Amino acid sequence: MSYDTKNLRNVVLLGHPGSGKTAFAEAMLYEAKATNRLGKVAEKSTISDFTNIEQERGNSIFSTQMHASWKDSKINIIDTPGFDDFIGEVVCSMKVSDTALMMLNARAGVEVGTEIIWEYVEKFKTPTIFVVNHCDNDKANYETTVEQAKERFGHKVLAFQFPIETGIGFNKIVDALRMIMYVFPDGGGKPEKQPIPEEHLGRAQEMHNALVEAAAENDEALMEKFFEEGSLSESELAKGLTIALANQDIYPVFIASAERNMGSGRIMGFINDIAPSPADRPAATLEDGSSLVCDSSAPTTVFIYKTLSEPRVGMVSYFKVFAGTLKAGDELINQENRGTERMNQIFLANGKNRESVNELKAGDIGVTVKLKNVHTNNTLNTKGTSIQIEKIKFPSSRIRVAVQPPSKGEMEKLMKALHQIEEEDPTLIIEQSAALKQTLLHGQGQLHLDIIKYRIEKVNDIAMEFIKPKISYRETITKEANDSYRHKKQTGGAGQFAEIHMRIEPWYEGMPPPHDLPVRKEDVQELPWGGKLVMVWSVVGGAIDAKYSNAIKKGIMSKMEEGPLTGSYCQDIRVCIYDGKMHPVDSNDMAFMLAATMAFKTAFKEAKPQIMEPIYDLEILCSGDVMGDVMSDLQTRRAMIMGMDAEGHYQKIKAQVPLAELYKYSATLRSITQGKAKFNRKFAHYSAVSREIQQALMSAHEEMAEA
Ligand SMILES: Nc1nc2c(ncn2[C@@H]2O[C@H](COP(=O)(O)OP(=O)(O)OP(=O)(O)O)[C@@H](O)[C@H]2O)c(=O)[nH]1
Ligand SMILES: [Mg+2]
Repeated sequence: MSYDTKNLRNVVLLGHPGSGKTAFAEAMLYEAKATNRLGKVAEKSTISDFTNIEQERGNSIFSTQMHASWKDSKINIIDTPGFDDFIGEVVCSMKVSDTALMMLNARAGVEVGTEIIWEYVEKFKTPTIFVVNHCDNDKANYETTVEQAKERFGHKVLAFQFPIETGIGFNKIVDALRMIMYVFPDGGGKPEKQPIPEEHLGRAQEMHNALVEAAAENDEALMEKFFEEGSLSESELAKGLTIALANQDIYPVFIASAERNMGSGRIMGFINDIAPSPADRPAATLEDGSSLVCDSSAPTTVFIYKTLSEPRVGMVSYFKVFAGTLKAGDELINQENRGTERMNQIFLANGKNRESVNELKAGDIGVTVKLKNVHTNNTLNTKGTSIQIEKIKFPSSRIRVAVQPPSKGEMEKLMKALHQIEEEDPTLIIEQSAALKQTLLHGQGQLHLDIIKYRIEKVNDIAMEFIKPKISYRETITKEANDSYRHKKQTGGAGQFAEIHMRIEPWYEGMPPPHDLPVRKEDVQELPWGGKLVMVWSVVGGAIDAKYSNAIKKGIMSKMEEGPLTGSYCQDIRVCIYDGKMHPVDSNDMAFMLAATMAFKTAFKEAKPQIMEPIYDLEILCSGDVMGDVMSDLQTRRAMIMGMDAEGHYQKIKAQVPLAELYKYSATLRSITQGKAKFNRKFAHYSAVSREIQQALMSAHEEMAEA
């Protein structure tokens, strides 16, 4: 049987690494009897972390689809990795989820990982429930954790529960919504319900009143009833709470110990009763700006949020039914390429286990295999409809490395394997840089790229080595220079002759025309690598025929593409051709091209040339106690600090740093801050390098050219 839309709950687990997402998913599955054994991360036996590499590392790396039945609902559970190296996995999971469980580690409170993911909670407007986990730890501090959450995420953070004690003795949770105390047996599981002890009643009542107020915000009748009767039941509050949660007017806080299997059942109950179904969320936005209501009787629309290739199976496609009812055997059209895809088998997943089903209704999440030509972000529709669900926007890359080219035969194999991973992982970008003559990988962090290397080596059995990527420098000039060049060759028959007089100047926006030369023609070229080349034809009296201007430009462009100092791209230069000579027989395009190249090269060197390097805007978020380390490290990177701001109990540092100084920054930052910092970077502009660096770059280039 398939679940109706109103009985579906799509829940994504979010949080800092180690907050207990995978363990909590396991506890949920176990409590719901979706598994008969409570697996442990440490024993590599959880349903969610089923790949070798996750088990080897003890961290999640991929998002994992699971599901469990609880009372009337089917709860789809997506576990995500906490390391922001794998943020792509988080973003695609959030796209198809209707509620988030944000795990907080009661030992550490709000962590950098929480902060980073919060950005996406706001972007997706995901209704969110906080789960204060690790309550059995002797360093757990429930109060501080909730306080930090309130400080950071505002007064909408609303505690629904509190523990009688945390640490080793943790086994009692007071529930202010139901006004009851749960007492767990050793080993967790189903708790016994007891009245709230006298001494805790006041606190519980106060919390209950706050919940009622939040629920009755838009419901006066409910508020009156509360004043008359002094308390309300969960079912009376349900409607108001559902609206408040769905609108992000409240962020309920619950309590758990995933390891001891305490608290997950109550949270699933709350998800069943209160969390929004897919139909309670705003209609899905489409690429064309219109929207699609989650309705199981509409024509079928399926969105692919993730793909993964599995050994022996091939491509596995993870999807959400955004509208209609998907039936096994349905033929759908891929909106992207108009190809027909037959959904021969549809499955529900629990990690690596798949169970075949006949149909899935709007709002449900599932898996299929053996589609022909389907990628992440594709929308598949019933014939006759052409809907494209708004695509997931993956974050831009934060680090890059170059690949040491192996032997030629190996290179082909390597590229094939890399492209396969690129297909599954939209946060990996492979670039064959002609300018740098390197194959570059762009990714989210050192760990991200290291895991890719590991997969290539283990799965594809190809040796792969990362090397330092080259920097894409630019060359320009800082003053005017004039030069002429005569190209003359007499070899037997027809000779070659061309003479050119040129002036080169630094070009800038709004530059006036030359004051002492006529402008016969001006050609402004936007360069593909940024900046401009402006050619001015100032030749008078037919000294050179204008028909040679194209060849001259070609000659100059050849040097613009491979600058005279280091072979880098040149930019922002104006060239005026103002005189020259030609020969009635020996002049031709080739001769003028060569003369232009030579004249440009010499003039360039006389025009006080300058090498420019790419500068990046760097934004670092770190906890206050590691701020000093982050700052002193930045000082070794030629960084310019642009500002510092407090964000909750975190610090945000803004700086501008040359790309050349950012090599391996992700790994360094993680190690100097013990993972208590995250960063983002974005290209800002090109800026002149110092004279010493310029000299060093030129010498290195010369050496390489000689070699
Ligand atoms: N004592 C205790 N240990 C816990 C609890 N929850 C999780 N752990 C342990 O903490 C470690 C990390 O838990 P995971 O569930 O892997 O954490 P995660 O959030 O999935 O981490 P990533 O996948 O790296 O993002 C594991 O060894 C768990 O067994 C808890 O409530 N109490
Ligand atoms: Mg995990």
